[in-house]
Amino acid sequence: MKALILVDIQTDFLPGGTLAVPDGDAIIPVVNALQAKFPLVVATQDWHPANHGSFAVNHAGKNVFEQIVLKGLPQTLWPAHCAQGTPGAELATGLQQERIAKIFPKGTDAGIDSYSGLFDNGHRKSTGLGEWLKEKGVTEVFVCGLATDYCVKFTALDAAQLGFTTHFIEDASRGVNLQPDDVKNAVAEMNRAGITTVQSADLLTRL
Ligand code: VGL
Ligand code: ZN
Repeated sequence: MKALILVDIQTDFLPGGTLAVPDGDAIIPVVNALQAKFPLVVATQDWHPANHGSFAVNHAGKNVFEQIVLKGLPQTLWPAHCAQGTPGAELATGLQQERIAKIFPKGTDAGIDSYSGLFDNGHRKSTGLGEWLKEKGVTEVFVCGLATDYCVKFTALDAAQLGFTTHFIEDASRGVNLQPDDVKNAVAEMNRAGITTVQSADLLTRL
């Protein structure tokens, strides 16, 4: 069975949000159209406590986008975003939610970030998403959302590593591009890991 994984399509990642992904809102109609093509739709939700170690504001004297070491792991510092219970953490208002079977929160531990929707950045704890997909009989996943060069990429890489046939839906995703080639490099890295790049139009006509 095929599943559609919607990664972090949340208000703070849309234009006007605290960690806005350029053009991030353009994916919403695309994602809404895609949902009807899948028997199973699942979403991840970046869901940080206010004291999260990825927030620059929680490190005296540090600036956003600086690199630090957080409990032994490299960490980019971000503007505070997707703080639990805030409007910015909600799934985007334009996103159709009736067909989302389950939402998996991630990044809930203040001491470690979780770009992937499947594991934290140290690969120590599972979010339960991989196990849940396997229980449902899913063998093939289509990953899209925000942001291509962080959470979408790491979700797709982990899914592939768990043995799912994995696809990245390019036009249903947007990236941050802190460095100008980050999105391009992320797509190349996914492709090297056996993840195929697909476009929504192929799925809308084929599936
Ligand atoms: C993300 C940076 C920090 C993402 C989440 O969803 O790609 N990026 N937290
Ligand atoms: Zn985050």
